Amino acid sequence: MTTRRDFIKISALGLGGLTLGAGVYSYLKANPYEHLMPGNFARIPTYCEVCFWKCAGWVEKDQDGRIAKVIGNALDPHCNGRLCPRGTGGVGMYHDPDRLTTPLIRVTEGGKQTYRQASWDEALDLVASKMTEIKEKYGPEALALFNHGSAGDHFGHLLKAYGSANIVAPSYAQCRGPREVAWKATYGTTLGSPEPLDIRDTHCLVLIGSHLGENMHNSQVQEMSDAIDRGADIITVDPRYSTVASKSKFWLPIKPATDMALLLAWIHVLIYEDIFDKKYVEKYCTGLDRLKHHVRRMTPEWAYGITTIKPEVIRQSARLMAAAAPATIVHPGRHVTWYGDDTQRSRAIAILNALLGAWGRRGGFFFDEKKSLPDFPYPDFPKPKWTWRDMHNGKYPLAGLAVSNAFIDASIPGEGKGHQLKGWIVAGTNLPLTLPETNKFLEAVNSLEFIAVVDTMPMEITGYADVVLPECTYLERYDEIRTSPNREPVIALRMPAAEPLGDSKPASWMVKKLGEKLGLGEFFPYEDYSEVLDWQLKQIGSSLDEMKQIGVKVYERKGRPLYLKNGEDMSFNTPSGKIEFYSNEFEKLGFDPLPNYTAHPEPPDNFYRLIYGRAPMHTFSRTANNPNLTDLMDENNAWVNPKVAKIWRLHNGQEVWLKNQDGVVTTFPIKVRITERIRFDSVYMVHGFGHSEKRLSKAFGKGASDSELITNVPIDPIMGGTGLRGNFVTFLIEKPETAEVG
Ligand SMILES: Nc1nc2c(c(=O)[nH]1)N[C@H]1C(S)=C(S)[C@@H](COP(=O)(O)OP(=O)(O)OC[C@H]3O[C@@H](n4cnc5c(=O)[nH]c(N)nc54)[C@H](O)[C@@H]3O)O[C@H]1N2
Ligand SMILES: Nc1nc2c(c(=O)[nH]1)N[C@H]1C(S)=C(S)[C@@H](COP(=O)(O)OP(=O)(O)OC[C@H]3O[C@@H](n4cnc5c(=O)[nH]c(N)nc54)[C@H](O)[C@@H]3O)O[C@H]1N2
Ligand code: SF4
Ligand SMILES: [Mo]
Repeated sequence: MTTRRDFIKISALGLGGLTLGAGVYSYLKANPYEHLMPGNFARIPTYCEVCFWKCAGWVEKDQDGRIAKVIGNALDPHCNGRLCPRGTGGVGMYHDPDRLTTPLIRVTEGGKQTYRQASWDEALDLVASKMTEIKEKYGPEALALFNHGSAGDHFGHLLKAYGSANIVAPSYAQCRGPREVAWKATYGTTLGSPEPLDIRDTHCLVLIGSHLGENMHNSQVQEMSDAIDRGADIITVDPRYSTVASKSKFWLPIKPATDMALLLAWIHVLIYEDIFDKKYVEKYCTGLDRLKHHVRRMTPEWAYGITTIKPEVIRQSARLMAAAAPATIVHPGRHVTWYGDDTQRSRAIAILNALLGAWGRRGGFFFDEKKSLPDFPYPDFPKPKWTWRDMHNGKYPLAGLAVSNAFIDASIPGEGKGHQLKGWIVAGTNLPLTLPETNKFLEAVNSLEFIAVVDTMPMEITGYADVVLPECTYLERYDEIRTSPNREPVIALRMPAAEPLGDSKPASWMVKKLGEKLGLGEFFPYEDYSEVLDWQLKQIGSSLDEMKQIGVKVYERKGRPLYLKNGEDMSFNTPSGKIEFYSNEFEKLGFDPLPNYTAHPEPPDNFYRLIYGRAPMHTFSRTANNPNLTDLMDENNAWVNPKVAKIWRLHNGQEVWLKNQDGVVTTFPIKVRITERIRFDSVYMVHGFGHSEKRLSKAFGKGASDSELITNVPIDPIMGGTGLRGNFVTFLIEKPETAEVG
């Protein structure tokens, strides 16, 4: 049966109990681990959840035992003792008076859908009974988990125990998927996070779109700023004069959507001017002849006509890279789902790095290492009958992880589709502002039989839930031990610095209770989740007690050295054992074996290309209501070139609505910022604003949402990534009838 699911604005409910307001402090309890802490001020280890760099830090409490601030842990190479503005502002997530603090259940009253507050027992009983119902009717595989962040780790365990492997995160098909596939095809390994970039020792850093400094990935920004002080050269390719463009030797204000032509021309210059690393290429790479032939006509003059970057600038910048090589990094980017041919663009970047001999070299890319933690002795998970791969029906053959947009498709019933999803658990991802094509999302939501949402805030996604499970923030809970790789293997502990606020709970607690209700108690064989951590830590010569004192532990490298030794033999995990310029695997699957330039559509008259990015003090949509961070920036602006402003007679600060090529208009107006820093053919905005949920008292109606305008989405045929930058906007000066007022 299809349930019609109205978006419930929690704001409309007047649920007094949801509002903590000024009473927030009365909920705070002293930290139970204070006796372990040196000095008067308690210091509790954590790692940050404001973004996924996961910097380790210390939570400091004031004399009354209240959380006062979070600072960086000096032992941690992800942050070197310094958090970024968002990490410092992380305490705002804890203090936010709009937080979710009680479970909610969707009910119909007088023909209208609304929420009522519920006890944990009621809420979890309902989730368990719906999970059982879906399992009985369709099999456990029909339940999917959308996740991003720590809550997803716990719910992923529950889902696997229940029998489904349909687990997906937007950090693949909306973010770094294409570059992972490109690196795997070229070097036989993915890049992961943090990327193993040796920015610390680089002499030349090339940034293609990567707007480090606005993208605040902490240690990368620190290393880049040190590199600049040391005199390293930066080359920035961006249609916008980004913060780092202002620190660059070359700023290449490229025409958007044409980067592939520039990359191919750079490859041309390196090969035809004979300035690539011949010894390296001969020893480690294969396919040079074909690559050379392939790019023979892709001269800087050819690229000039496409990119608007002058041939001399293309040549000089290529020579600069070659002169610094192998201590040169062409940054692989992170959010690379731009135009639908993103795996191929990332392949061109991978190839360029290999020509420079940068992979495995000081100042280029190092070989990272991580500390593996043994799994807690759980029983084996049941084997699902089908997985997300079956959902693709033969599409996206090289997707290494699940593709969120394919999950949306699989949730919309249709002829001959098979492999249908019937229910979702959503933990830590605000899908309406994260996924493109809102219409499809709504269709999916309205086709499902059940949605549970686990969140800390009344974000838009919670308005579609049948049950809302309020999670406490990262400052109030244990989560998995962080084991992300780095130059040295390193682990970090997150533990509670305070009791959960109100009736909020850690996801680890929720899944244990749910598991027990589902008869899956054997997958949760402990009283408290901290026992799992203690057991795991003891297997690697540490313990929970030790980690509570130090927060971060750095181990010695056990694997291969950080860089290739001179003349060292090395076999890569590719079919040929070499770094592959030419990919037979791509060819066999019907994809270009060498990257090619294809032209992308141009904006129609009076339309401009919509591009978006990050602001240093915000993360996606998750911080838009954070009281500490809204003090620094509380709305986004539309960056407009003065020439364009003149044509439209726009003035600074004027409110406009943006309309896209499909006639979609932003719900809220956005203020114009007139600046030379953006090309005349583009409009730029920071992602994550324009919230339509009134319970977000600080974020509601502030700025506009780029996500609403992303309705044209070319899909990467290789791995399913959604090209998010194929949309064009124009200005509406008068308030349209559809608009709300912010
Ligand atoms: N402060 C902050 N930092 C963050 C995040 C955050 O939310 N806030 N999120 C983190 C995450 S998950 C990710 S994936 C990264 C994303 O950060 P990056 O990977 O660095 O960013 P992108 O979104 O790929 O690129 C944004 C830049 O691309 C430019 N651009 C737009 N179109 C084109 C084009 O056609 N060609 C070129 N060359 N440039 C173009 C824009 O002007 C903008 O400066 O940031 C991470 N760091
Ligand atoms: N239009 C557009 N779309 C994009 C992007 C873009 O730049 N523009 N960027 C893309 C990229 S690079 C990425 S990585 C994705 C990111 O996409 P998401 O990860 O979905 O990012 P957010 O929108 O911040 O949503 C995070 C959600 O997690 C909740 N949350 C925060 N902390 C916790 C917690 O501790 N526990 C729980 N349970 N929930 C928590 C927040 O309240 C919020 O609802 O978006 C992608 N989509
Ligand atoms: S980069 Fe900033 S927001 Fe991200 S984990 Fe580190 S401190 Fe937190
Ligand atoms: Mo991302």
